[in-house]
Amino acid sequence: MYDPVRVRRDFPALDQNVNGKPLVYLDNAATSQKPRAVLDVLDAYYKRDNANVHRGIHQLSQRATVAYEAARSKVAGWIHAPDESEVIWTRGTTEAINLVAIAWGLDNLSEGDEILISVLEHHSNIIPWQILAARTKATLRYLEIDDEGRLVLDDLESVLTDRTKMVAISDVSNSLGTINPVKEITRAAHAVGAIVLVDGAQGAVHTRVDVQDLGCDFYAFSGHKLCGPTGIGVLWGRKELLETMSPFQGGGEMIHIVDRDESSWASVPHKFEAGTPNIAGAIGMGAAVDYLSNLGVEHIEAHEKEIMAYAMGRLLEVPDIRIYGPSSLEERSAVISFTLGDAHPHDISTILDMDGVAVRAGHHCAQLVMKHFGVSATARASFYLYTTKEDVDRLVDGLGQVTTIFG
Ligand code: 7TS
Repeated sequence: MYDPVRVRRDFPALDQNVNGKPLVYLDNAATSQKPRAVLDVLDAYYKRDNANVHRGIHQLSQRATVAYEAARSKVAGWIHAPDESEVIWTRGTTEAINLVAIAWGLDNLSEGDEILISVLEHHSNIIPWQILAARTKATLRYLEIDDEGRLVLDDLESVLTDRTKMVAISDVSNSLGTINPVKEITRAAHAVGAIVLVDGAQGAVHTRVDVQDLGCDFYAFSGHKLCGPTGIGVLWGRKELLETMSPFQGGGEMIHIVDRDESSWASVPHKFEAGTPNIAGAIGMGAAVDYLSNLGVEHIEAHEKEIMAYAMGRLLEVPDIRIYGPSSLEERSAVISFTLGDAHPHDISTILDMDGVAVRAGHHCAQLVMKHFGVSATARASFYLYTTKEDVDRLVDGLGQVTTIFG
C-alpha cells in the first residue's frame, strides 16, 4: 500500500519548519525535493569516485565513467528509448530544446518554412524557436487554446501544411496542467513530413514515458523535476536524425580527430556532449529514476490522481476562487493554477508562506497563457509523490486567511 507519509520521510528537506510551521511544499512543478537515495549517491560519488569521464585509464576515472554511462542507460529505460546512445545529457529541458533549435534548425530551415508551437508552451519552448525563426527567416505559427486551456485540435488541419518542418509541443503544460494529445499531434505532423519535439519537462516526471509509443523525434526533460539534481537533463532523439545533425558546441570529448583547419566528430551521443559533463548530476538523475521505479510509477500515478481529485474538491469550496485549466481531471496533471477574488497572486503566496505553505505565484514562464486568460499572474499549487491530503488542507486553510485579510 502506497503511503505518502512514509515516502515523505525519504526527503530530508520536507522535514523542517518554515515561519514556525511544518513545511508544506507545493511548488513541485518548479522543482521537486530530493530523496536521501539521490543525496547519498551524490555524496558517495564525490567522496570515492570523483574523476573525469572517458579520459582516464586509472581506477577512479573508470569508476566515474561506468557510473555515468550506467545512468544514461537507466534514463534510456525510463523513457523506453530503443538505444541508450540516443540519450544526450544536457543542463536541462531548456538546453535540450536550444540544442535542437541550433543543431537541427539552422541547417534545416529557411525562408518559407514553418515551425508550429502552441500558446500553452513554457518560454523554453517558445524563445529558442523565435530566435531560430529570426535567424532562418522561417515563420513561427501557433496552435491556439480554448477557454479551458486545451489545444484547439480542430485547427491542426489548417496550421499543419507541407511548409511545416518542426512541431514543438509540451506533453503537459506547466502553468495549467493540461495533458496534451501528443501522440495524435505527432501522427498529424508526420503526415505532412514535419519533425516533432516534445517538451517533456512536466511529462516524464510523474510517469514513465514511452518515446517509441509517442512516435516523436525528440523528447526533452529535466532531472530536477523528477527528484534528481539541478543542472542535468536529457535530450532524447532518434539516432538517424542525431547522426545527420551538426554539433551544438565544440570542445573536448565531442571530436574524433582534430587537425589544424578541420576536425571530425565523435559518434552520437558524445558529438553533443562537449567539455566535462555534469557527471555527478547524471549519476544523481540515474539514482532518481531508480528511486521512482522502486516505488512503482503506477503507485505514484494513482496517488497523484487521488490527491488531485481531493485538492480540486477542496479548492472548489473556497469562495471567489477561479481555477484555470481543464475541468476534467482526466485531462490534467498534478497542477492547479488559481486566482482568489482581487488578491494578487504574489500576496496569496506571501500569506501562504507565512503559514509554511510554498506555492508559486507569477506568470510561470507562460505569459501567452496568462494573456489568453486576461490575467498577469496566477497562484499555482503543484503536487508530487509525497503530497498528502493534510498538505492540501493546510493550503485551503491558508487561503481562508487570504480571504480574511482581503475581505
Ligand atoms: N518546459 C516546461 C513545460 C517546464 O515546465 C519547464 C520548467 C521548462 C520547460 C524548463 O525546464 P528547465 O529545467 O530547463 O528550467 N518549468 C518551471 C516551472 O513551471 N516553474 O519553474 C520552472
